[in-house]
Formats: sequence, C-alpha cells, structure tokens
Amino acid sequence: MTTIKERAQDFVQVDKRDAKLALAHIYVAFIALLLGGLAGLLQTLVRSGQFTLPWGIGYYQVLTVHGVLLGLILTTYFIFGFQIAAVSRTSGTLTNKQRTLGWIGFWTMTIGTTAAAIMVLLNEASVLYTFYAPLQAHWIFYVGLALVVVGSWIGGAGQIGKYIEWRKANPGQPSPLLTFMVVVNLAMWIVCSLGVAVEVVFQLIPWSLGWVDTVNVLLSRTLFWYFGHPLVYFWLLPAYMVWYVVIPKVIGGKIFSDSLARLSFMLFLLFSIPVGFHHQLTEPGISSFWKFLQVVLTLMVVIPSLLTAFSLFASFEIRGRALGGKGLFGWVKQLPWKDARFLVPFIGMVAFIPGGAGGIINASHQMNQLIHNTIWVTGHFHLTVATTVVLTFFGAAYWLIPHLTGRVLTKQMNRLAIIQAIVWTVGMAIMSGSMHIIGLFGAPRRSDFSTYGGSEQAASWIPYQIAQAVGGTILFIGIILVLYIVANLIWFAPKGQTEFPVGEVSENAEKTPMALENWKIWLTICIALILFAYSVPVIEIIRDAPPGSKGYKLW
Ligand code: HAS
Repeated sequence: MTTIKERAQDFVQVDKRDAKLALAHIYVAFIALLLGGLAGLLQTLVRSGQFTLPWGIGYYQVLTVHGVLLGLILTTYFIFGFQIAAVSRTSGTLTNKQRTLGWIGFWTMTIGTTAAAIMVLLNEASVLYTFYAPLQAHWIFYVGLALVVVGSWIGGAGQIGKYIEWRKANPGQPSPLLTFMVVVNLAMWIVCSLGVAVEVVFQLIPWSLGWVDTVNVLLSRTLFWYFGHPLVYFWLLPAYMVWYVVIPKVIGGKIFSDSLARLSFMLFLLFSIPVGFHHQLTEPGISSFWKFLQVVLTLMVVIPSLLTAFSLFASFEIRGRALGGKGLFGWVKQLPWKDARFLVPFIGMVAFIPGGAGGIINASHQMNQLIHNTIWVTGHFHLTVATTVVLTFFGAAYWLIPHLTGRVLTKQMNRLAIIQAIVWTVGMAIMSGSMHIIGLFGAPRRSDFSTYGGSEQAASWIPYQIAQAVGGTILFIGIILVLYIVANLIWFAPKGQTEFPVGEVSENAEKTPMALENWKIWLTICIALILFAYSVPVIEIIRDAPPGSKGYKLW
C-alpha cells in the first residue's frame, strides 16, 4: 500500500518556470519529428523507384533534412527538455541563474538550427547528417552546427550547476539517481562534442570560407566519429534513465539496484568515446592495431547494456512475483500491459535485442566488411535510435507533457498511444527488416534510386525497396498519431495532475558506494582511455597525411 509520504512524493510538481523551459525544448523536438518524418516518407517513396520528387528537389537534400532533423535535432531537444524536468524534479527547482543558462542555451541552439536548416532548404548543404568532407556545404551550415553544440554546453551548464549545488548542500550522500544519470550523460556529451567542435571550427569553417584550399579528410572523419559514436549513447542514456528509474515506479515495483544503475552509466562514460574507429574499419590510413584496440573497447561498451537488461528483467520479475505470478514465466502476465507508459518503452526494449545484436555484428571487424556502407546499417539504426530510443521518448512524453502542462492522459489517448506503438512496430519491422535483408545482398546506403545500368543484382533489390516504402508509409501514419496525442496533451486534454514517476530503490539493494560518484577517478580513466586509443593514430593521421582535398558539391 502506498503511504501518504509516497503519495506526496508522487506529485512533486516540476516548477512552472522550469516546466516552461523543458516544454520549449520538447515543442521543437516534435516540430522536427513532423518535418523530418515527412522527409523520411519521401525518401522511401523515391527509393522504391515509383516516385520522383517534384520542383527540382534533390534526394540528398531530403535525406539531409531527414537525418539532421531526426538524428540531431529531435533527439537533442527532447533529451534536453527531459533532462531539465528530471533535474528539477529530483534535485529541486533551478535557480534563476541555472534557468537563464537553460534559456540562453535554448536560443543559441535554435538560432543555429534555423541557420543550418535554411542552408539545407536552399540546397546549399546537402551533405547528410554526418557532413563528411570533402563534400562541402555553405559556411553558414557549419556555423549553425557549431552554435547547436555551443548552445548545448551552455544549457548543460545550468543542469550541472544544479547537481553541484545539491552535492554541496548534502555532503557525503549519493545524489538523486536521475540527476546523477543526467550529469553522466552531459559529461559524456561535453567530452565527445569537443571533437566535432574542433572539426567544424578548425577544419570545415575555414575551408568552406576559402581561407584554406584543402582539408585533411581522414582527420575530419576521425574527429567526427570520436563524437559520432558517443552521440548514439547520448541518445540511448535518457532512454535508460526512463527504464531504470521511471518504469519500476510505473509497474509499482522498485529499482533493483542503485549501484548497478550508476555503475552501468559510468561504464558508458568510459567506453563509449574511445571507439569511433569501428565506424572507420574499412578506411585506409589507420593501422590495424588501433582498429583492433577500438573494436575491443567497443565490445566493452556492450557490457553496461547487458547489465541494464539484467536489471530490468530483475525489476519485472520481482514485481510480477509480488503480484502473485507463479512458475517460470507466470509473473510476465502481471505486468501492466494496458498502460502506455509501460508498454510503449517496453516495445523499445524488445527492439533493442535484435538492434543490439546487429551492433555487435557491425563491430566485429570481419563481418563489418560485409555490411559497411550497405543499407543494413540504416536498418540497424532504425531499430536502435528510431525504435528503442524513440518509442521510449514517446512513452515518456505521455506522462512528461501532461505533467508539465497540468493535464492528464485520458483513457482514449492511452489506447491511441498503444495503437500508435503497434503501428510503429509493424511499419518498422517491414522497413528495417527489408533494409537488413537487402543490405546483406549488397544494396548501398546513402544512395538515390538507381537501376545501376540495368544490373540484375540491383533489380533484385527493388521488391524490398517497395517494402521499405510500405513500411515508411505506415511509420508516417505513426508520426501523425503521436503528434495528435502530443497536441491533445498540450492543448486539449482535461486539466489535472499527472505524476512524474520516480522509482525508489529496493530495500534489498546494497548501499551505494560513494566511489561511484568520485568524478576525479572516472574522468581521469575516461581521459586516459581516450588518450591511449587516439593519440598515436591522430599523430599518424596528421604526420602521414596525403595532400588535402578541395571541396566538392556533387548535388
Ligand atoms: Fe550502432 C552504426 C555498433 C548500439 C546507432 N549505430 C550505427 C549508426 C547509428 C547507430 C546511427 O561497430 C550509423 C552511423 C552512420 O551514419 O554511419 N551499435 C554498435 C554496438 C552497439 C550499438 C556494438 N547504435 C547503437 C545504439 C544506437 C546506434 C544504441 C542508437 C541509439 N553501430 C555499431 C557499428 C556501426 C554502427 C560498428 C558502424 C557500422 C558501419 O560499418 O558503418 C551496442 O551498444 C549494442 C549493445 C546492445 C545490446 C542489447 C541489450 C538489450 C537490452 C534490452 C533488454 C530488453 C528487455 C525486454 C529487458 C547488447 C538492454 C525483454 C523482453 C523480452 C520479451 C525478451
């Protein structure tokens, strides 16, 4: 039975001013979902070979809109909105200074996003979301991206400021788990985004402005992937925050172990950065030893996900058994399958089993030769980021938005949210499944429709490309459904109080060792690993560089 204290705890309300800041981020995220999703639909239609884009719009232009808006903007803004609310909910209302930093960060990111988006729409920056040199975009595109990164540092400083304040006020005590997780994610983000900042500011901006004629392509890609792989964990960790902290409360259970959750986050901080070479396994100019080392570290970063899977199963089983579930799997039936706050993220968890297995295939050096640059990789990240992460974000939005707007998720909306998740699952299974299959047959990624001069092999891909368009269309219906629910939660749902669920740690869990919060130790190991994995190869990439490349605009 819930005690009065617990019930009061349930309805700790995020301060209205913090709610406004969080909501501003979330609104931008859902606008990005609409526009980026539309671009995704167009792409799958074009690639089926049955549809041509009107008014001279280019395939790569649309692909850039899709990748930038969904991969970079939707994720970053939703994460920041969620994290601001999470810190305010668990460590207390932000001070005026911390909130001001949040707003300055928000506007800096939004000005940057708008500048970059205008350049893409003008067809001046069809360089895809990885903006690989020697493809050269307009300098304003790169400045826009730099502003997004700088804005995220400013906004992040506000969240970290709250954590520091909490630690000072509560010496010797472990910080609230959710705030701690936010800070680990930000620490990882700041350390990794330094790489892309160096690439953009010192290589791409001077080169696109014509101040230098050429660019060191391998160095730029290495700096990008130093950032690019932790970027995917920057997307994943907020989903893990929901799984570790929110879901146990939603199912009426407890967090299995606070220490295990903190340890898994710290392992992400250590191992998610020195692994970028697993995106560059086919590239010349990096010696096999360093690729091998980073593959080993990549397999280390799988461990915290396995810890997470273990912890989730434990929370589910303990709760299911407490409710009377018997036998090996009887407890499964006891879980709240009709509650969208649980079911929608749960589908995300299930999708991560094949998604994660695909990642391990990608990371295995020899198998990477088969799938690299094929549409298998696109299939992989539609399972991981576009299903696991995004469905968890949708599931979180169904309590977070009404909590912040002072409304409630009605029964009808809860049912629609479940239908939405099923639509998403069907669409994604068809689209991502086809991508995985034809990827194995050799179909390339990042490419417009082509018959490759009437090649028989390319012809055999077409039925799967049509299936991708069918899946993409179903997914777009899923986007319309989620936007309908979100609009309802912002403007039309009945007024009321909605809980921001924060789980309590099981009484059987061990006490959390303070060493897990000793930043000196963890940051030192993190930096040592980065220096070990990157120093020599980067020196070699600069020292042995071939002549640099001029810029190309191939669209
Ligand atoms: Fe990846 C490429 C390796 C995870 C995203 N990845 C990409 C790209 C993206 C991406 C966007 O090594 C393309 C980049 C580009 O544009 O070029 N990836 C991995 C590995 C993991 C991994 C080893 N990736 C992710 C996540 C992403 C993501 C997470 C986004 C959020 N990936 C690669 C590699 C490439 C790559 C290579 C480059 C390929 C190339 O050649 O270009 C691991 O982190 C995966 C570990 C995960 C697990 C799963 C644990 C399962 C859990 C769920 C438990 C379920 C429960 C429910 C409790 C081992 C935690 C149970 C219920 C039941 C009913 C059973």
